[in-house]
Amino acid sequence: MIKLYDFPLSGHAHKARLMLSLLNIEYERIEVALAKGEQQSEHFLTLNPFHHVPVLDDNGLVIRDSNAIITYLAKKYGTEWYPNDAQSSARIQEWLAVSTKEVSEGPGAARLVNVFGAGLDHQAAIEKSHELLTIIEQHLSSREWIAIDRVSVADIALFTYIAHAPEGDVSLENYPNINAWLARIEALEGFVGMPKTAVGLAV
Ligand SMILES: N[C@@H](CCC(=O)N[C@@H](CS)C(=O)NCC(=O)O)C(=O)O
Repeated sequence: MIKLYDFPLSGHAHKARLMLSLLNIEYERIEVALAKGEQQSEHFLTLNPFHHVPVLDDNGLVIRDSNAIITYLAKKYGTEWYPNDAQSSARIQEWLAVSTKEVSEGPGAARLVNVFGAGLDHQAAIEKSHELLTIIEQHLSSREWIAIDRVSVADIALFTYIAHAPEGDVSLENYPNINAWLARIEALEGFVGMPKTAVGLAV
């Protein structure tokens, strides 16, 4: 059976849980106690020397990194989530890249400050978040899904940290197209959310 090394309040890990659930794949969840430093254990470092969750173990094939995991799952278990043609692949890659930079440095970082007490520049993260959200809001003015004409791994890669942006004091109030897009994802069969976190709860 597939195993997922997981932490409930990690947005990166949630992306993997969401993809597994949307694809209706059964798996065993193994919680890694990040606050206790379990990600630095000898065993976990053999799975991921970068000491991050999520890690997926598909019957001995170990895959680290949330985007690698969701694209692997799509290619193996639900190819419509990552169509193979050159244009779709390029469009999806464009947004996977945004998920690792602009989303991480914006809403991801702003939430890290509030929820985990990270010593980052909160104001800069909030400003970067609104720059990103303004671009996505405009992008979604003429389309339903982020990368191609159907839901894809790109939507899943962006969903979690944008949906949870308010936990980092990044308001989504002025972004109607983004709110409609989030609602479309939440309405998908098999959708599972990440627990909402009160400020400071996880510190
Ligand atoms: N590029 C990685 C980043 C994952 C990541 O940053 N995970 C955090 C939790 S959200 C983590 O495990 N942190 C523990 C640590 O840095 O020791 C991915 O997309 O999976």
